[in-house]
Amino acid sequence: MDETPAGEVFSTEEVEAARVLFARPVEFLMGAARIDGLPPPDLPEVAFAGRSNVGKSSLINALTGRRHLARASTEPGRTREVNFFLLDGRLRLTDLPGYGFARASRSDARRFQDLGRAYLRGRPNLRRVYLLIDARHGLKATDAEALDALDQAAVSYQIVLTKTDKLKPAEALAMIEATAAKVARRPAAFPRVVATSAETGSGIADLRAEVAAAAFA
Ligand SMILES: Nc1nc2c(ncn2[C@@H]2O[C@H](COP(=O)(O)OP(=O)(O)O)[C@@H](O)[C@H]2O)c(=O)[nH]1
Ligand SMILES: [Mg+2]
Repeated sequence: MDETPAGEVFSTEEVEAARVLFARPVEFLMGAARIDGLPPPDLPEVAFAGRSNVGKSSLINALTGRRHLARASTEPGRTREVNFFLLDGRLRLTDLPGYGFARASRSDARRFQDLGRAYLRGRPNLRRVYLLIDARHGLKATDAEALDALDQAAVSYQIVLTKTDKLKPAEALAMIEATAAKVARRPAAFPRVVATSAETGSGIADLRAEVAAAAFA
């Protein structure tokens, strides 16, 4: 396992249990375009948030080992709904609409962001939000706004770097450390930053263990 700053380290048993969990059946449950169309908050949920094109859908596919479960797209901003996936009948994974999508009309963009924001504020069964950041770019101003909203709503969140296959190992490590330092004083941020690649699978086993711990601890 990679050594990361402020590390919570998982045992071999925990990593294996998380692997088994994510190998269980998973299905697309539903997409909700409105806040009153969400499923009842009767199961633990973890959500994946981040800018359009950061790799949310690809990461959900990598976690579940399913190539086409969540629709990944080269076209930014295609996912306009909150999409729910049901894992092993006992954990929901939530793919949130991407923020910072410039090509949507202003009112459209606002509507999707309002939906994501309303979900994040009012979801009592939400165990943790994974805030995805492109490892090449790091935290941007729009990301900081999302972090502010999560801190204000007191929703526990953790930063996940995506697309680390695009960086050299030393660059990736520097980005992990820089990002961890930036969120260190944020009240609702989980201190450990997880570095992943949906392309190579790097960090995916580790993230599965994080999700299992957050959902069922
Ligand atoms: N190299 C690389 N590309 C990735 C990775 N994850 C996603 N992508 C690409 O980034 C683009 C956006 O991915 P997607 O999952 O649709 O992002 P979303 O809009 O956040 O759901 C697609 O072209 C993916 O193939 C990764 O780990 N490595
Ligand atoms: Mg997507």
